[in-house]
Amino acid sequence: APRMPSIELSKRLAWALRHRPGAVGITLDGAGWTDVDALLDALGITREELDAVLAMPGKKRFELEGSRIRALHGHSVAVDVDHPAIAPPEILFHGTIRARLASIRAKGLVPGARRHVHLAETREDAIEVGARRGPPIVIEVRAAAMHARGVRFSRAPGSRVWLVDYVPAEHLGIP
Ligand code: HQG
Repeated sequence: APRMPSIELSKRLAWALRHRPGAVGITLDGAGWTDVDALLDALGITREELDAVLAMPGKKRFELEGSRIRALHGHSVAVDVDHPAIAPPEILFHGTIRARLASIRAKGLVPGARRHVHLAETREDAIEVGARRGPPIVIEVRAAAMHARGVRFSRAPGSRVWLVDYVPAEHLGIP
């Protein structure tokens, strides 16, 4: 049986693959990939423990391809995951908290410490994202209108997380 609960390990993996690869002693290539065996060694975990994380239900956070692995979203390190550009649905959602709203109204959605603004495909997903920080507020993003004006939206195959560089306030429906 896995030594470490998978949620905790998922968080360690995300930390290493999104934010601090150097702190655990791995390196990422330009698209965020690292060698699976190097990662297992660096974290002191088994392949079975990694597989348990990858098999967790819910949000798809990591991608394993042959001998390499990467995080699909959430990066603060300078990598370009370069997911396929894809036309978004009419509306996407962003989960946040009340304390952020005045600044979001003024400046739009900005990526902050991450490489992209992260948008959810459903209101339910956005509620979960906002709830990490407090009572969640869901903002609607008029994604199709942005796309029609040439803004690039991307999404990893199999993921429900959409990435965009920035969302001007004019495209937001803030409650
Ligand atoms: C807010 C997790 C003030 C924004 C989640 C958010 C997601 C502003 C915070 C993914 C702002 C950034 C990313 C502005 C945006 N003024 N605040 N102009 N524009 N903000 O963690 O979207 O579960 O970097 O509302 O589920 O919360 O880890 O972004 O509150 O999908 O896989 O600035 O990370 O994915 O916070 O989360 P974050 P996020 P995982």
